[in-house]
Amino acid sequence: MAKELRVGMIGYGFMGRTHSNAYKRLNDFFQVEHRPVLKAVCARNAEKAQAFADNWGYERIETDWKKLVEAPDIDLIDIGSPNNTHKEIAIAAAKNGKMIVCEKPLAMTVAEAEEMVAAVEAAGVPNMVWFNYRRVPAIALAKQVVDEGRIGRPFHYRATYLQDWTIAEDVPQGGAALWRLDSAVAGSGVTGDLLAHSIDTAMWLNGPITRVVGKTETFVKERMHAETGKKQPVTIDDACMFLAEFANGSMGTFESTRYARGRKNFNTFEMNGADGSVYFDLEEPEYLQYFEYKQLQSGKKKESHLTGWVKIHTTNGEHPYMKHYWVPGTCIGYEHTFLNALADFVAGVESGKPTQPDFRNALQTQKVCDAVLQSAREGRWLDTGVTL
Ligand code: SOE
Repeated sequence: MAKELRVGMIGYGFMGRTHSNAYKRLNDFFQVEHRPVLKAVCARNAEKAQAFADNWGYERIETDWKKLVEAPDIDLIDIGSPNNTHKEIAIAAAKNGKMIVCEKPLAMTVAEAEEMVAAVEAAGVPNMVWFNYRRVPAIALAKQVVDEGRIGRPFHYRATYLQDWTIAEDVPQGGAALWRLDSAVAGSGVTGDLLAHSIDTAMWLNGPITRVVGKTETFVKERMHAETGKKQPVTIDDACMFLAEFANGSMGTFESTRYARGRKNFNTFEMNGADGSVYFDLEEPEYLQYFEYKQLQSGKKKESHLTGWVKIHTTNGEHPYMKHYWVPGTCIGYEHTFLNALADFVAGVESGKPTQPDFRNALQTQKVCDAVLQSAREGRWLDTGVTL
């Protein structure tokens, strides 16, 4: 007999849609005991919340999140609202004994994230942060390759996360669609929004980032605020680059911007070790590129005229997550990364082995983000204090 997982969704933007899709499709693809029920969506604008509820099939709407987190017919609170709302909602939801899944970045600052970790741990409620890119099969395969020891001692890690949607000076800041440009709501710019993804993946593959030195830039200094109609200073980082040292002895470079003309969601990484390398590019999401050196050396010939990178099409049943979908050679999409994350979360709840990244794990990413921003302000290397 299926157990109901009664969902209370907060926010109806881009992430509200990706998460809602995941709840609706979970049982079609994954054999878990829980069956999500779309109980309520909450947003301040009742008309927009109702339109979202009608479209996605939520039973009712709420306009006050405080009512939703107290509602007895809700098991799980999904925080898909802007960053400045995460802390208060998560703490209240934890006090009410709800499971919580929260969009990234976990919080505006490390101090906020620490309060959230304390709240979920005191309440003992299952929790997860939606770092969905861990659930791209090719990235999960990279993790497997690294954990199997195939690339050996790591030397380098190189990540980019590039977009181009804020170049025009007349793009306003603030408001429903553009809160990511308003630091009072977002906390930071590309560091929290994009580099948080890169940092999460990097520490998943390598372990802790111990020290960083960063440089940020804000190219457009003033933008009209969508709510006040007035030109206001822009205080988010439009671009951020940082160097990193990992506890495993590897060196990292990270680059992120919303000013890379032509790049829409260019999320890449490469990891180079003594025995091999892996490379991933989200614009070709079903491929993991792998260079294998060790096996070559153990063969008869030391070098071969056929030596080179292997481009692995990660669509076989034995690739991460793929046995749940179609036949080899057929792909899954961006939306499935959220479905895979939800399946892992629910499986973790059912097995008692919580899936990662939970709030405590995402706090470590927040520490790196905060250290990078502080380092950029102060122009010096800083310890991150990450404890993974
Ligand atoms: C910003 O444009 C954004 O939507 C991020 O907020 C997401 O986390 C990223 O995955 C795609 O880009």
